[in-house]
Amino acid sequence: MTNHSSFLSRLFALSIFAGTVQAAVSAPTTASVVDYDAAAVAKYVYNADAPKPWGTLPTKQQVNWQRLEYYGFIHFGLNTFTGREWGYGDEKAQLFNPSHFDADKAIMALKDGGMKGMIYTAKHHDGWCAWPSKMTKHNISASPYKNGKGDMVAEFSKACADNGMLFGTYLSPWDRNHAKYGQKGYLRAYYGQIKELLTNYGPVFEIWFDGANGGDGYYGGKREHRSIGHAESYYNFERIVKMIRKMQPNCIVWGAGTHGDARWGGSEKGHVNYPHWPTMKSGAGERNTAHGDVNASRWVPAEGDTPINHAGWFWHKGQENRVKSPEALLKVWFESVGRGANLLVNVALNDKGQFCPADINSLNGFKALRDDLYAKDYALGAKVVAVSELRKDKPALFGAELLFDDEIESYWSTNNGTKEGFVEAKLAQPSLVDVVRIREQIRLGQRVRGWAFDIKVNGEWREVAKGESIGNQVMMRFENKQPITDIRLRITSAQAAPTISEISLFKMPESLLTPAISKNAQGDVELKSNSAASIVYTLDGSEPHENSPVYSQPINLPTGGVVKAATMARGKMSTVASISYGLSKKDWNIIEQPSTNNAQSAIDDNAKTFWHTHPVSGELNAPQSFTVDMGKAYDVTGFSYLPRQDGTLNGMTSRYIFEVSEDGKNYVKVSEGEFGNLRANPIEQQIHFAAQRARYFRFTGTAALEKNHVSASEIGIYAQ
Ligand code: FUL
Repeated sequence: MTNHSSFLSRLFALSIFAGTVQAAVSAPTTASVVDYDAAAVAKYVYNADAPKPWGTLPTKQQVNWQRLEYYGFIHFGLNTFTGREWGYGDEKAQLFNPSHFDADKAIMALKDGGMKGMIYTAKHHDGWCAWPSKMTKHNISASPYKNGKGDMVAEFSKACADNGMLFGTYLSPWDRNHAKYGQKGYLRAYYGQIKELLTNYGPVFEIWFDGANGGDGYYGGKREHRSIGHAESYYNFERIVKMIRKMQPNCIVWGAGTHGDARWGGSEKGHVNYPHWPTMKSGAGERNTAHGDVNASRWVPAEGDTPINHAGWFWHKGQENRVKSPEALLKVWFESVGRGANLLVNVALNDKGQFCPADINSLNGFKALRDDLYAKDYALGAKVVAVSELRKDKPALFGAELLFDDEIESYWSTNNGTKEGFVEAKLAQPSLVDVVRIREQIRLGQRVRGWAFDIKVNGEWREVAKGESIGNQVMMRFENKQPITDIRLRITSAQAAPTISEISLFKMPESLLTPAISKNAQGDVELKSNSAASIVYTLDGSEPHENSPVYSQPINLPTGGVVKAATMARGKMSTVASISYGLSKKDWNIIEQPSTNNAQSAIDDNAKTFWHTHPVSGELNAPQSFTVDMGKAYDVTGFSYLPRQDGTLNGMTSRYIFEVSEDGKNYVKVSEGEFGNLRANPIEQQIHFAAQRARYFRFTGTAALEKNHVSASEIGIYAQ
């Protein structure tokens, strides 16, 4: 990149959140929607004839942020080197030593994937700071990386600025390393860390205050449980946010109790629920975070967050293939961005400091699908043929043709007091469309409470989409197989005169689905994809290609292995799906279990059923175990644990002991520890260890998230 363009992109990164006039800078490759056009805002939104703002309003920073839609998370720290999702706080700082880290490369990979910025985990719950913080010795200076002179925050923030990406940071409030955590002493250090991050590294577009707080930890050697009571009061988020406003007034504060600007989407699957409101009741905490509360007092729009890899937020050796497919990510896109929220997708760096090829393939495949989806807005320039009502004064300034002008600030509006209405229009040409996107001018508040969208098919109006919330945007797919010309939007209910800024129409991309790989009731592997296409696969870890075996019937995998598969049609191949399976469980027998007598459910290859130690008569307290005879001996290298999948945290095993035996009499403990982050993300956990000859294994749940019984939906075994 030349100096000149690097200067421009740096300016671009700075200007988005400063809300400067877009004309000053042209963004290199990023979409125009984040460019805040002050002239257009003045013309359409803040003119004397415009509808009065209604209800709770966003700040201009929030509007800009909501229009970003998509950016990345990078989880990279000591956990990368220990294989944990949550470090305990006693990890050695010396472990951090990536040999091939290149911040520009990493940031460019995210940018090429269509992201507008990146949030880096500068400190995760383990307390280790990825910059030379003066507030704790547990930081990067104690690591061999760059001979103790490394600073990941500096490298990432510079790479973002140099490459036209926004830089954000995650600073875990919970610190399992700090001796004073839970007391006043920690807060001084924590505030100091916030200050370091927000004053030494240029503009920060978003800072994350994670909600996981308190519990077991190292705490300077005390190794105990610490709870902090009401997180909002302990950290004093009110004070923190005031502090941040002074240092970086354009920074979006995520979390921070009831003082932040943006909220969690309610799960770590990336989606939010519909209808979806940017407002929340004050003091509602995280209760209704996936929906929001209609017409409530705080404007705190949601962000859906999810890791691209099923293994978790951090990189996990040997689990590189558990990546989500581009189609699965597109579904999440519709259920987050398409509901008016932002989407934050995590791509983890590995212990060398590099992204894994499978993650990047999927990220790029996802980008290709979105490019395809948005390639043409068929509603652009549509002609209005009927409209229920225009504003009396200066109707042209609020005319219905503004719905189709690709200017996000302009909008159609009715007279004050009118709370419903319709617009009927003709597309420039008959078009085969099956996705509609509608936007409200949220600078004037979120007003609509009910809407419906119709298309004319064979001379008859047909309602194909409807909902309650619109807001920043609502995007929905609908059934349609033929070109259409006539469309109609109906606002069926609103809190104040509707202010609708855009209607867009798109065509869903026709993609070759990445195959779905699963086990059937017999324990055999099944591959599924588009019905007309064929699926090629491999079982030796190599990438499938056009001459690989074609799938015809379920595959029996007695000793497990890696299944890789891709869909093929007309010489084209989909993204590769891949799963590594453990040993077949067909010949396994439970030989020891608690009196609940349901351990079979943990080895039946059925995610819905689960072993649990909660009989009708009361709970069997942890620790509780069951033992399996696998029928013959293997060189066992690891196990997998799928937590109960019924949405309940009661008895969800969070700590474990794993033992194996060759003779069924003498057991060796091969692993013991914690399954981190299950509360927010109860996904399959894989634990790998040095090979151990064994015919028997015993799984013991030693603690649970809630209540005192334990459970497991599935336990699997990996062997050489
Ligand atoms: C969670 C954390 O506990 C996870 O480890 C991860 O960082 C995720 C983004 O937020 O609450």
